[in-house]
Amino acid sequence: MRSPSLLSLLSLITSSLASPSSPAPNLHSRDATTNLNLSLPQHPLSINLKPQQTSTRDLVSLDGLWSFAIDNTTNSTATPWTSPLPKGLECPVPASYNDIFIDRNIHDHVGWAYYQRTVAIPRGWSGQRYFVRLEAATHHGRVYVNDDLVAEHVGGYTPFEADVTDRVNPGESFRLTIGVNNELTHETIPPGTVEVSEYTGRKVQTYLHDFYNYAGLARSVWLYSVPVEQYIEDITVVPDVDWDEDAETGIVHYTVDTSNGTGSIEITIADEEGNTVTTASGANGTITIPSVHLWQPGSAYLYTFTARILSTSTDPPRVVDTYTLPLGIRTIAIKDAQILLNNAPIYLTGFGKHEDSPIRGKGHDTAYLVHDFELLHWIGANSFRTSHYPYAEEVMEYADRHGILVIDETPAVGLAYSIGGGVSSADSPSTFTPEGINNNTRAAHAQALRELVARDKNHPSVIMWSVANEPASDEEGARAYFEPLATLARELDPAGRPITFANLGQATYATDTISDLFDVLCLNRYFGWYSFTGDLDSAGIALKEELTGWSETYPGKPIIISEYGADTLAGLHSVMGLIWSEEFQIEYLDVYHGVFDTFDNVVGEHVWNFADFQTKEGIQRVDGNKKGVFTRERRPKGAAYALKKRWSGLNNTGLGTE
Ligand code: BDP
Repeated sequence: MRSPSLLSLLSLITSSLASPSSPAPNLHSRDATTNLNLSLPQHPLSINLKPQQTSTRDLVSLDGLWSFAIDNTTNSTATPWTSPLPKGLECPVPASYNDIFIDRNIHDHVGWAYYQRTVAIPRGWSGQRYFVRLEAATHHGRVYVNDDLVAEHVGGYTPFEADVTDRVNPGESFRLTIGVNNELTHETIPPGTVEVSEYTGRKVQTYLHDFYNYAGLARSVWLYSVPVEQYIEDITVVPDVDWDEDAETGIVHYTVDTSNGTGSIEITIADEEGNTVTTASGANGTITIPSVHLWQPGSAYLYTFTARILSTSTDPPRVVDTYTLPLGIRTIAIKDAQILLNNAPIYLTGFGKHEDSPIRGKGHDTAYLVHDFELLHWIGANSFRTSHYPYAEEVMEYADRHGILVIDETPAVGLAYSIGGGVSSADSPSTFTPEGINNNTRAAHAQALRELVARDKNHPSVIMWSVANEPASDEEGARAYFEPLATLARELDPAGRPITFANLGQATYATDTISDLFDVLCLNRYFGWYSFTGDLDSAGIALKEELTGWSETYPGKPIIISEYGADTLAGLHSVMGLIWSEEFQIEYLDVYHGVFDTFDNVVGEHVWNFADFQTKEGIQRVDGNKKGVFTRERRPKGAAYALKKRWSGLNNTGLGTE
C-alpha cells in the first residue's frame, strides 16, 4: 500500500526540492571518498501507472488546442494567470510552443507560459477517483483547477498528476490552467543560467547543452479515473529465465501496489494468442512460464500481464480494478566485457536520438514515432539511447512492441562547465562548486533518476540506465557527486539493469574518476571533428590509442561508442572528402568502424545523431546540429546507405541478418 494523499506528496516534492530535508555532503573535498553521504534526500514519487482504459477505468484525452499566453513579467511571484486567458492565441498540445507562432517574443520567452481549457468530468464518474495527468511539462509545471493550485512538479521529462476528485463533481466543468516554466538554473537538471538583460530588462537563458531548450506541453494531457473503492497504483515485473532447462522457463517476480482496500489480487499471464498460460494470487510473488517465448530484438514477443483486484464479498467475486501490462521475458547481464542479452553476446547498432521535429519541436508525434522506427528497421539499427532525457512513454511502449533496445537516459546533460554544446572553452570555471553544480543540483538529479526508473522499470526494451551525458567526470568533486547517484540507480531498479553514463572526450581513461562505479563504458568521441578536424588519419590513431587505454584500465567492462559523428550538410559533395560533405561523413564513420572492429570489448556503436536537430541560436551552428544520418525531415544522407550495408553484415545484432 502507498500513502493515500497524492496532493500532500506533490507539495512535499516541491518543498523538498527547494530545500533538501537532510544535510547533503560537501562535494568539494579533495578526498571525496571519505566525505560521502550516501543518504540522498528522499522525495516521494508522484507517478501512478500510465493511464489506460479498462473495464474499471476511464480515460479522456485533453490533447488539442488550448488557450495560450506567456507571462512577460520578470517577477516570478506575480499572480498566476488562472482567470480566463485573453482571447487570441491557441496552442496545440502536444507540442513545444516555441516554433508554433510567428513571434520572437514567444520563441525566445523565458519564464512562465499558460495553457488553459475547460474540462468536463463525465457524469458517470461518481464512485471514481479522477486525476489530471501530464506526461511532461518542461521544465516546471503547475496545475490549477479554477483558481486553486493543485499540483506542482519540477523536471521536464517525466509525468505527474493532480487528484481533482474532491474539487469538481461528476457532471461539472472546470477551468484547467497549466503553468509551464522553462527556466534552467545551476540547481536544475539540466542546468543553465538565467540573466536579466541590463538593456531590455528581458530574461535571457543560457545552458550547456546544444539542443534547443524547447518548452511547453510536449506530451499528452489526460483526464482519467480509477475506482475509489480500491485501485492498482503500481505494478513491478522483473523477468528472469532459467537457462538450465531443455526448454527455457520464464520467471516473473511481480509486485502489485494498491490503494487502501480489502480486495484480493489475482494475476493472469496470457500469450500473444490470448491464451492464459499461468495465473497467481497475491500482491507479490513469483510466476513461472514453461517453454517461454523470449523477447528478442527484432522479435519482440510480449505476454500480457493482467492484475485484478477482486472483491470476494459477492459470489461470483466482483472485479474492482484491472490493469494490463505488456510483459517481455528477457535477461540482460554483463560478463567478460560483453553485454549478454538472453545469455548471448549482443552488438548494439544504432544512434543517439532526439525528440525533435520541425514546428512541433519536442512535441510527441505518432507519425514521426512510427516513421523513425521504420528507418531504424530499414537501416539495421537494433538500439538507441534516449539522449539526453527520458522520451515519451509511447516511444518506450513502441520499442517494447518492435524489439528495439534502449539505453534510457536521465535529463542530466551539461554538467561540465568546460563544454558549450560540444565546443570547448579552455578557461572555464570548475563544475562542482556551491555556485555551480552543487548538492541541490544533485538532489534534483536524484529525483529525475527516481522518476525515470519508476516510469520505465517494466519495459523489456530498456536494457541499461544512463545516469548522465558528458559530465565533467575528470574534475574534482565528480566522484562525490556521482557515487551516491550510482548507488541510488542500483537500488531503484529491482531488475538490476546495468548502469552507465556517456563519457566526455576530455575525461580520458587516465583522468576520469568515476567509470569504475558503472557497468558499461559509454564513450562519446569526436576525433576528426572537434579535434584533428578533417584529419581522419590522425583521428583513427587517436581513437585506437584511447580505446586501448580504456580496455587496459577496465578490462572487464564492455565499451559502447555512444557518440561519434560529423556535421554534414545534406547535398554538399566533395571529391576530396572535405568536412561538412556527405563523403566526409561516410569516410569518418568508416575510419571509426575500422578501429571498433579490432576490439572484442567494443560491443556497440551509436552514431551521433539519428537526424539533424534544432539547437540554441549561436554562431557555430547554421539552423541546428547537422550530424544526422537523416535530415531533420528524415531524408537519408549518403551515410545512411553506408551504415545499412555495414549493419546488415554484422554478427550478434540479434536481427537475424548474420
Ligand atoms: C556532444 C553532446 C551532444 C552534442 C554533440 C555535438 O553529447 O549532445 O550534440 O556533442 O556537438 O558533446 O554534436
